Amino acid sequence: MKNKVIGGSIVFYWFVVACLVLSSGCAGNVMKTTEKGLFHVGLGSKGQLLKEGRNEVEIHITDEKNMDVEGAKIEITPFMPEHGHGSRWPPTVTEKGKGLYRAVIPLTMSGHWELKIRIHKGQIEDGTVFDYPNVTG
Ligand SMILES: [Cu+2]
Repeated sequence: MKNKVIGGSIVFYWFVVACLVLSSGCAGNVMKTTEKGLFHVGLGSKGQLLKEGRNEVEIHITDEKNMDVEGAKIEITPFMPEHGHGSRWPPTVTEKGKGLYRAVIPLTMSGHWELKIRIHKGQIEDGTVFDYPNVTG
């Protein structure tokens, strides 16, 4: 039971550890609490997070009690605030279980990107914005 609950966390923290060990330019892992405090959102990637082009990002969602959130609908909206546009192709999100979701996020330019993330779980909705001031290719 306990292992089941923390399973997703183990997978996610693998990215953090790998990132530290490999020390390959790791802006690679971040975690934020959503605006209403209902969820914690962790982002991880094997390489640079984020870069121009195709990004594969692991998203780990937990609730206020740090329990994995399954069955959530996650909306990701990349946005360039200085240019007033998003990405040409919408991101896709696939649920992997144990609070883990895998997103493919295409970014069509270098520069300042915001990643807006909205999480819907049942009647609950909350979100946050991750800021990437200097996305490079
Ligand atoms: Cu732009």
